[in-house]
Amino acid sequence: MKQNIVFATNNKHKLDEIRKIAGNKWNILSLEDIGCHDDIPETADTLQGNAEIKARWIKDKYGYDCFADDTGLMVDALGGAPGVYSARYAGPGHDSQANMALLLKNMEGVANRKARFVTVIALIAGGDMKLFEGCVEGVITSEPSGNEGFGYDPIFLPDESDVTFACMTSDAKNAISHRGRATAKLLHYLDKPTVSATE
Ligand code: ITT
Repeated sequence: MKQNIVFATNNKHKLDEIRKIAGNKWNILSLEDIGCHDDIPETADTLQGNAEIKARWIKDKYGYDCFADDTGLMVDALGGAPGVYSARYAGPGHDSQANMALLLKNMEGVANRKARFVTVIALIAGGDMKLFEGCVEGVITSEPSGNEGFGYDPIFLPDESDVTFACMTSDAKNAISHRGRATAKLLHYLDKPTVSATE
């Protein structure tokens, strides 16, 4: 029988990706599934801190074992920006078009286009907090390309590919992405017979 675990995200794209990676073994519940419509404040200045805040919020307020994902795009030439502030790079709100436009503007004429996506997943299960990290290296393109994926995917070209994340199927992205790699570590940990996620 499938075990339930809550994914503490309001981002439907993240939920879709992780449900695909998790396959048949885990039933990944959304915040909507548990009746949570909170806008969880992300006040930390690290990915780890924000992932922990989101997971702790759900455990403390709703009682569910859960995991949360905080992701950032780190661009070398911008000193690691937008980084932990990736969701709000162009101002409050989650406007991916505005975020990408600002990033491309700030990268105009910049030769060093190296960047990486980093995901930190915080899991609360069986009373413990565990962290899992995934990273993918790549470059920022000079213009957007592709309609798949979400967020900064149209301007991120992974080193392992000839096309941006937004030109890939979700399976192809998951196979090499920051989230795919962090989630593989999470699932490996959850697969251990001693771990069980409980409400
Ligand atoms: P939750 O906090 O509810 O999980 P969020 O969208 O606010 O959702 P983050 O704070 O982790 O999540 O998002 C950071 C930003 O990075 C946000 O603008 C996303 O669109 C973007 N992002 C996250 N994962 C991405 C991915 O796999 N590809 C492209 N952009 C991504």
